Amino acid sequence: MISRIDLRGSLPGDLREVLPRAELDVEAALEKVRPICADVRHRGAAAVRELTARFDGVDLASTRVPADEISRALDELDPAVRAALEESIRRARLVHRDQRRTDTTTQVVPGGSVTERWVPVGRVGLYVPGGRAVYPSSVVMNVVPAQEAGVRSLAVTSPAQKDFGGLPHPTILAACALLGVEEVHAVGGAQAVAMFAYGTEECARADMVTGPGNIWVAAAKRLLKGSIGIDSEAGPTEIAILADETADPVHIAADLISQAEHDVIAAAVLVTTSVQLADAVEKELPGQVAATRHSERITEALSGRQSGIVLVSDIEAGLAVVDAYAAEHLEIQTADAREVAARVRNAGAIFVGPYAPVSLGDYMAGSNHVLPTGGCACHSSGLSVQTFLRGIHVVDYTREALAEAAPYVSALADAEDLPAHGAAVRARFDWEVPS
Ligand code: HSO
Ligand code: ZN
Repeated sequence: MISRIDLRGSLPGDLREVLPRAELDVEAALEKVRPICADVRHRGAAAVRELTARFDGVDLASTRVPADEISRALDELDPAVRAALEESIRRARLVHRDQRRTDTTTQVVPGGSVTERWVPVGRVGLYVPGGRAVYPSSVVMNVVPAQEAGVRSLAVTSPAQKDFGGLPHPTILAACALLGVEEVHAVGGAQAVAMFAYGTEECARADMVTGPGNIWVAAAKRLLKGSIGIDSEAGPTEIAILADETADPVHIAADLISQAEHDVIAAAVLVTTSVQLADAVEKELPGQVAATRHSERITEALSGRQSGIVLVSDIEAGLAVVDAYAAEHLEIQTADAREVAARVRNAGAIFVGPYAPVSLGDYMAGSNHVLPTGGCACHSSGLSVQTFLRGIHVVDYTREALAEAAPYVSALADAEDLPAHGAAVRARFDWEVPS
C-alpha cells in the first residue's frame, strides 16, 4: 500500500530529488483561468454569476449571501459542532492575539529615527473551499488572524452549493456567524479570486485574498498576484512523521491516514530509523484503512508516488530528510521529541511527541492550519497575524541629522551615477553642505 525508500547508506546530494512529492501542474491551469479572470474584470458581478451558474449549477440573484441566511445557519447548527467551533475560536484567538506586533522606534542618530509601524491590510477576502472539502475549521483559521491583526473589512467567499439552496455550506455560514463575519459571498473557484482582485458591483475590491482552494484557485492566485496580495497557493495536504523505535505504529498509521483522508493527492511520509517500526506501520495500515469511511481515497493517497516510508540510518539523517522535504505538517515521534523538534529547520508546523497529532492542530491546538505546502515551508510560514500586517517604516530626521547624513548620501548617489539623489538632500541646505 505504501512504497519504501531506503536511504540508510549515505544520503544523496540532492535529497529533494529522491523524496516523494505530489506534482500539481498549476501552470497548465493558468490558461484555463485566464479568460475567467478577464471576464470578471470586464463584466463584474454579471460574469461572476454566470460563471457560478456554469460551474456550480446555481443561479445567484446576488453573489452576496443575505444576513438572515447567515444567522439562520447558526440557529440550526448542531450544538456539539457549535461548542467545538467556539472552543476552536477561543484557542486560536489566544495564540493569534499573542502574535500582534508593537511598533518599534529606533534612534539611528541623535535627531534621526525610524519607526516600524504595523498597519493591518485594509480589506481582505478569505477563500473557504466547498465541494468535497467543506471545512468550517478553515473559516476559523483564516478569520481569526485577520481579525486579531485588526483588518477592518473582511469578506468570506465559499462556493455556492446546489444541495443547499445555492448557498455556501450551512456549517461554513454558521462559522462566519460565530466569528462575526457579516459579508459572505457564494462564489468559488478562479472567479472568486478575480472577484476580490478586481471588485464587482456586489463585492468591493480587496487588497488581499487568503485561504486554501483547489487548483483553479491556486492558478488564479498565481495569475492575479500582481493585482491582489495572496498568502500562498496551498497545494494538497502533507504529513511527514520523523519517528524512531519508541513510536507507536498504531498512532503513526492513524496519523498518516488522517491526512491522506483529505485527497487522493494528499501526501503521507514516514521517515524512520527503525525497520521494525516501518514493518509494523505497514502491517497496521490496511486494517485501519479498511475500517475508515474514506478508505478508497486514502488507499490512493497512500499508494501514490507522493507518499512513502523513508528509512534512514540515524536521527541526524532523519532531520536532514525532513528538512529537505519541508513538510506542511511534521510530527516528531522519537525519544526526546522536544530536543529533536528544536533542531528542525523547515516545516509549516511541528507536532511534538505522542500527544500532538496533526488532527489536533487541524482543529483545536490553537495553532493555524493554513500552512505552506509543496516544500514552501523552507521559505514561508503559515497564516498568522503577520500575514495581515504591513510594517511601514516611518522616517523622521531633523535638519541637523539630515545635514550629518548628507555627505554620505552624496557619495553613494555619485557612486551610483544618480547625482539628483544627492542634490535633493543638498537643496535643503544651499551652500551649507558642500558636496
Ligand atoms: N489538514 C488540513 C486542514 C484541515 N484538516 C481542515 C481538517 N480540516 C490542512 O492543514
Ligand atoms: Zn486535516
